[in-house]
Amino acid sequence: MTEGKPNILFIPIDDLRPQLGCYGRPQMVTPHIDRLAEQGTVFAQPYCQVPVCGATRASLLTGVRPTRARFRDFKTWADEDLPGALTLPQHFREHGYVTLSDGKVFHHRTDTAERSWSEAPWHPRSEGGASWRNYQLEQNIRYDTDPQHRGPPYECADVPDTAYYDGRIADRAIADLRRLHETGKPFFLAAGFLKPHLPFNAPKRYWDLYRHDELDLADNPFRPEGAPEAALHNWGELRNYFDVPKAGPVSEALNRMLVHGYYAATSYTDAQVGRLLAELERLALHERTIVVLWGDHGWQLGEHGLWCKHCNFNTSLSAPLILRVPDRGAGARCGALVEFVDVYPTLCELAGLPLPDHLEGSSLAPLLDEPDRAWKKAVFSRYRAGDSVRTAQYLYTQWSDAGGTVTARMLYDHQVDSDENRNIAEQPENRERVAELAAVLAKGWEAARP
Ligand SMILES: [Ca+2]
Repeated sequence: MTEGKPNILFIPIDDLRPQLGCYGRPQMVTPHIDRLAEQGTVFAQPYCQVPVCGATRASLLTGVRPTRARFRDFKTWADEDLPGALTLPQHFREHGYVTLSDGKVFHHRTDTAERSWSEAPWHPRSEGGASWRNYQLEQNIRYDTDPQHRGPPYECADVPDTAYYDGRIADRAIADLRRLHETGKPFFLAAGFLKPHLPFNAPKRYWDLYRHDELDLADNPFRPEGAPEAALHNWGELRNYFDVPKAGPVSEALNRMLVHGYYAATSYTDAQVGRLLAELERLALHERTIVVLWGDHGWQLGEHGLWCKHCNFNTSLSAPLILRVPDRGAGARCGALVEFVDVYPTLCELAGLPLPDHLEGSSLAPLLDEPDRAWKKAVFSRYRAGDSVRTAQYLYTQWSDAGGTVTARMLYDHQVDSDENRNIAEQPENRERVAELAAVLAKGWEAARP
């Protein structure tokens, strides 16, 4: 990397699971993120701390983990749950960086904004106009105004990329890059994209990248054998949409449309990321800019009969994390267990900033040069009353009541059951294994550090 402070290009992508070519999904058309991955380090086993928008973002951006009382749901405000926390962009700002927020970064645009950002955060909706669902087709806009439901969960419209918000977020971030380049000051630019979050609205050209009849649907659309009730939910977020049944499974036709829509929306956002990265290169900023791209949590595309996030299955807890640091780790694939709470200390270390005392993650910088080195023994996620721990072999979750009594458990052996179809927590031969994992959970993240 050239002299001086490196810039940071920080790219959160809403509800993006590792449904990308670079995560071993060859059916996906995601050339731009795949190229970023080839130039950087792909973390193969990244875990979010909590599988829901507001909470995962508050955790990553403050560097602090969720608890039973803190960072619980989609509505989370970092500043309510952890008043005055030194946020990641704030820390950079206090060290001479210009910090800008375009699109969705914190869940609530104004959360910690005064101290985190050099300018008021920008979002396409700052300019007023359409609902956040952003339909383009007349009929869908009309459905969306019905008080009984939202519009449909997807839209295929023959419109330019900038008709939807992500195209405009890319435009804005590109304009900001040019502006920042002129100032010559180090920057932390956050460009948060909104798709593939529901509704899966994307220009038709991205739908056309996939053959509808050949899409792979989840081959385990059933409750895992022996899974407790606590593990499941009624995916209310999707059921809010027009023509989605209020109870029971979706039809095969809708299932296929949803998968198609998720893929199309992912390719659409990939193209916007590509435009932004191309501009970074055109301005020759890529040689001194660290790029970090992350999906804020995983997503169920019908696995276990579930949709959306809000659960403790691996599919909801794991989301992409790609880090490109000039001259380090190009093309590396790191299989270590890592967590989103690690992003804050990583960026500090890479930029030469001091590590604030309150951080609860570990810098990933050592993994850039040595991706196979020994690392965390376990990583931790939680949702509502469910606490999960992932080790090299297992994903174990236990639910407990307010008094701490365990009410349900599930255990999956990823060595033989990576799709998590058989809960083995209650089998007598696993009693000792469950006790060991419960002890790892009880000891917590500090005991599992590298
Ligand atoms: Ca999200």
